[in-house]
Amino acid sequence: LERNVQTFIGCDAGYYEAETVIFGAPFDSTTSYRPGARFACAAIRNESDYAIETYSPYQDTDLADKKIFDAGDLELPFGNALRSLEIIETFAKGILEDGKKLAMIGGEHLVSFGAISAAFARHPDLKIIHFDAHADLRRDFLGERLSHASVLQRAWQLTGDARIFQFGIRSGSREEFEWGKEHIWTEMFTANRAAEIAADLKDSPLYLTLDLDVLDPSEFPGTGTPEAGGLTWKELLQALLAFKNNNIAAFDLCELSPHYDHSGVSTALACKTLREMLLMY
Ligand SMILES: [Mn+2]
Repeated sequence: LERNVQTFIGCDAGYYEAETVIFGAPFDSTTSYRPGARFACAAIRNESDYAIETYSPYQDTDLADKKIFDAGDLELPFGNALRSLEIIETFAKGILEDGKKLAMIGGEHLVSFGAISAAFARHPDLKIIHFDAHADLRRDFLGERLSHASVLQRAWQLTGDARIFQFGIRSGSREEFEWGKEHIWTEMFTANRAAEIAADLKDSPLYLTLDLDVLDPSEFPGTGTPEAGGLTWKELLQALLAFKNNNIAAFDLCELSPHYDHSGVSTALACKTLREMLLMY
């Protein structure tokens, strides 16, 4: 007999043999509009058994061919963003120091900063690929510097100029966009230039952060800050797969908020997206 431990489908390797480690960061305390992303990690694991196959016809690869360890969810102190980020960073550093790749399930988008900090410590030349509806470049949100609306601004403070590449952005303040033109690279509204950027960055270690609200709310309504005019899932997949042959050191998938989509389609979409990202590694 074996203990009943729920993992993401097909991800049942042991830690020492694993090439990739999944963990969840169920935190949504700085969400400015509709909270609930803390429930995404459990929903994705639970639904993955029913919603998707382990085999991807897009990549002709199977999760069963990979060695992936699912570490479960971190215990994060709700309401304490600084401490939560420290816990995420410490955990992520341990995995990266063991020579493994990292796959984090959010959580709101702020959790990315903990994992980005860990990846940056290991790869000082790290570059960040960012899919999102929102620029996330505010210096602070209502005075809070640790906010899901500031996560890429915090990341820039680590990496500096010309190291962040954004796709699908269609919402933000005038100040964010004006600041962004000076310091980062942005493709507004679409992600058609992903292959071009992937080729430019072929020698760089990458952190890929996916805020699922980059998708159009008609396909992905289960999120805290829905923003009309987004990518189709097919467009997103094509853009993600453009980075398949790059050196992705770590990635995350954030901002599923399962309870806003009672049909469950958004959670099923998130499961399928996570499968494709795991198989890209
Ligand atoms: Mn967003």
